[in-house]
Amino acid sequence: MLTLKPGLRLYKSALDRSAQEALVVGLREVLREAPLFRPVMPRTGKAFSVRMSNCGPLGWVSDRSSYRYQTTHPETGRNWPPMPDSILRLWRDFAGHDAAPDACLINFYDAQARMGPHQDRDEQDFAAPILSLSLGDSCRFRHGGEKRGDPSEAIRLDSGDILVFGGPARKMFHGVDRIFSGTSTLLSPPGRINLTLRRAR
Ligand code: MD6
Ligand code: FE
Repeated sequence: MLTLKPGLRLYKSALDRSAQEALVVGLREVLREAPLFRPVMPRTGKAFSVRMSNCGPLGWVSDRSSYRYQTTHPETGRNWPPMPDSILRLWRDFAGHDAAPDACLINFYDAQARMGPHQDRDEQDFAAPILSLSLGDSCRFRHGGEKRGDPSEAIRLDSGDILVFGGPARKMFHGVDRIFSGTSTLLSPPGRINLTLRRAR
């Protein structure tokens, strides 16, 4: 485990290949029930380059009206599927926080997708950390401070890496600069999946 700065912990290769494959089997089932959708930004309606879905009681969505958590998929209208046990286990093993997560956001990046700098602040419980797992292609992940203009640093995240944001790092700006396509054979179609486990309420 590497502490990158206070509250920001990186577990390189937290999951080995077979654990990653088992997780992907569970995710495929989730995505069959709750297909990836392409959110748009509030107000402007500009499309995200990332596609998303969720599992667990609550899911994060973005549309022309707002960013928010809701119990249903914006396109199918159905409840989000439950979090697979393999995902809940990650929280128990790495989050260092007793209360269970109630939301798991699934981000899918193709080779061109990016995630602009943002803070995660749509949750009601900032005492709980956010746990992020990377699967598939590697990426360049950028993290900064609590203000948009603060100096930032980039790290590479590879398949099986876990990042935990908590405490003083909980509201730092972060984003994904680029995907290194072709760096992993885990996913087909290829790309990167990032799971973020949160306590939204
Ligand atoms: C990503 N991650 O890695 C985007 N947010 O694809 C996030 O936006 C993120 O990794 C909050 C906490 C951890 C994260
Ligand atoms: Fe985020």
